[in-house]
Amino acid sequence: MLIGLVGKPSVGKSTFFKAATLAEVEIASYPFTTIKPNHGVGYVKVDCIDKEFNTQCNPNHGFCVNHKRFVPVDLMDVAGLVPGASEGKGLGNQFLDDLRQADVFIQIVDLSGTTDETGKSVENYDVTRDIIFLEDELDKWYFNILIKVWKTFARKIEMEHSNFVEAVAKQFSGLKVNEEQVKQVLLKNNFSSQPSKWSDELLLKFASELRKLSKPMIIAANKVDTPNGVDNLEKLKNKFPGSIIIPCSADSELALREAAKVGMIDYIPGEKFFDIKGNLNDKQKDALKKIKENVLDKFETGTGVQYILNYAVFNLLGYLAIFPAGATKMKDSKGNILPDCFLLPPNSTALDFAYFLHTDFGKNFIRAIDARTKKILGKDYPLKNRDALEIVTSR
Ligand SMILES: Nc1nc2c(ncn2[C@@H]2O[C@H](COP(=O)(O)OP(=O)(O)OP(=O)(O)O)[C@@H](O)[C@H]2O)c(=O)[nH]1
Ligand SMILES: [Mg+2]
Repeated sequence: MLIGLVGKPSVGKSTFFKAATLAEVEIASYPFTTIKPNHGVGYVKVDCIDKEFNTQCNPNHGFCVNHKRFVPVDLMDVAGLVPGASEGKGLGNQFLDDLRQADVFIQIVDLSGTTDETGKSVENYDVTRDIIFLEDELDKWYFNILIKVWKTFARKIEMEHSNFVEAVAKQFSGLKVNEEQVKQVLLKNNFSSQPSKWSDELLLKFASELRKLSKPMIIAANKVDTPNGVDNLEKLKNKFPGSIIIPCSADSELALREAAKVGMIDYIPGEKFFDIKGNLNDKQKDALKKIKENVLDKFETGTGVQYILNYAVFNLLGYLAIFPAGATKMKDSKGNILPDCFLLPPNSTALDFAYFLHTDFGKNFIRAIDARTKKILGKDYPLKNRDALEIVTSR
């Protein structure tokens, strides 16, 4: 599973990326600071089950603080997207190509209103324009992939009576679109079964619906700490009532995580508070005070970074955090307690989990056992978020 950060230049994509991964990436106030995509590992936050079992886990991957388990997820930060990108403007098609593998998008918007569509400095920029043009470019990107082959493709399908859904899904397979999603779009919108008769307008609508379903999106309303931040946040929410818009200050999250890393403060990502530990100078104290007053105390979702990552993975994609756990013991062969927590796609079953762990576990599956209740579960048992399961096999 891959999370893609998108948005126009200079909105804070790399700052968000760095805050989430602590990877060394370039951040600067001029447009197109990032050219080649950055790949890194961020974390989603899960209430660890170790507390329920009165123990403290030792994760193989990620970490656990105060029974909050941080489970790794892949993140990608790309170059800024400008109007006309789908026609090659800015870093255009190369940029879009980088996004193909993403399963979900976090769209970063700059609430300061001081950068235009191309990331240049301006005053009182209308921030609502960003969302409109970005979605428009993403739709055109899908549309361009379709239109290239559409006429021959549509005729061939009709003549050979081949499976339309399968053929469209194949056309988009590089974009991680599956047949189920194509089916859903066709059903929902009553598209006719004669694709050769579709107008360009209908094709664009189809492309747009497919894009929305296959790359769901959450909006990080970034730089909420700036003077116009809160006003512009309200403006966005009013204009796009159907979108998920979360206030964000990537810069604050980065400062908090870096301060925590060097031992200046105790801060658990996503929390609304921190404790000062080390000897701080006045400038450092002042910077932290501002973060507390302008961001943490103001918004339910803290700096927004952790909340947004969690929302993308668990709400938009519906992934499930599953803990392999023995029904009678919590340790693995090396003595590590609850060493793993895996993220499985929605609708996964106990058997899917067994296959996920090892093909042999899947092949030789007998039953699963719920480590909490000791109840026996069959192969079709639908996994629930934070399940703790043992898989019993025939060998
Ligand atoms: N006030 C404030 N400034 C921020 C925030 N996030 C990022 N910035 C600043 O915005 C500028 C651009 O940040 P980047 O992270 O480089 O932006 P980007 O979207 O990756 O830009 P490109 O790579 O050029 O597309 C930098 O000066 C950051 O310090 C924030 O939450 N608040
Ligand atoms: Mg960047």
